Amino acid sequence: METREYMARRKAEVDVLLERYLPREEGFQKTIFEAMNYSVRAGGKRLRPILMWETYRLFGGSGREIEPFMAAIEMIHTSSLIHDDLPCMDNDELRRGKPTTWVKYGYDMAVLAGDALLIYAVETASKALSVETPDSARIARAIGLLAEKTGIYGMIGGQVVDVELTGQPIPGEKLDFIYRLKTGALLEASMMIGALLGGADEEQLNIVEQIAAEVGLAFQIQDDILDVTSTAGKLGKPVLSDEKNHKTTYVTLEGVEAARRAVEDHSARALEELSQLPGRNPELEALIRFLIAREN
Ligand code: GRG
Repeated sequence: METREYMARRKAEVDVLLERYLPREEGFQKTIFEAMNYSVRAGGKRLRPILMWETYRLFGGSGREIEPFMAAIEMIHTSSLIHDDLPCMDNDELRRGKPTTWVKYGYDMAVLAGDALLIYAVETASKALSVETPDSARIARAIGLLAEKTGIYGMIGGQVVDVELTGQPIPGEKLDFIYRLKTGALLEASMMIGALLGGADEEQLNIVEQIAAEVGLAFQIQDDILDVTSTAGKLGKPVLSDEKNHKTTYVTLEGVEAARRAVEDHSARALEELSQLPGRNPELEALIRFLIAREN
């Protein structure tokens, strides 16, 4: 199957899965449910749950305890997009081809919707403990990983440095730190939770973390490239957003050509490390290759 077709199928499956976990829009606090669901249903590639699922399969996972985690990682990712678009951050009005959450529901409700999705993700992940014969120890560790990679040592930590250094020149190594945390950490959580629940041992888990870190760098640098080479129609979000926000990116530091080479190098390293693991999952390999060529 062609990768694009495979991605579309997997995305449709994740969309169905997400619907099972999204809150019902009823009660006095209905507005928060609507804002959460609007943002999740706005779409997106669903890359993180797909990566989680394929890594789970690589290690022979075949149960259902992975499903709440797949929903949870997409909720956390969506919460970060809601906050990233706020007027106090990137101040963007278009995301996933639709008005951003703050444009649709107001600044106050968008802050709350981001907060709500973040903690509802933990509530959702903990539902893995209710599947048949759960491996409680692994699930508890996976919930810890999810929190660690999202929080101050992960995505939020990276965003803090990004915000603090906005408008200033950033040396390459600090940019690397920002990318590893702000973007890479959630991809690390995705692949590591898939590996952990699939049955990976400690050494394999470390290798998966390194693979995901390489994927994260490739992914963020490709994001920088698309910001200057693509169109809002294709991306579903504004282009030239980095210039508007006075952001140093890999492209402003090194130029587009060097950025393209960096994306290829990081992806090649990810694939090389993947080949060290026992077993093979051709879909996972194709997915990593697809990230280099992605147009949105
Ligand atoms: C939620 C408390 C809380 C804080 C959030 C704003 C923030 C802290 C972090 C920002 C993280 C961020 C937006 C990093 C950029 C990652 C990135 C390249 C996102 C785009 O991901 P895609 O292309 O998007 O997978 P789709 O729409 O396809 O899901």
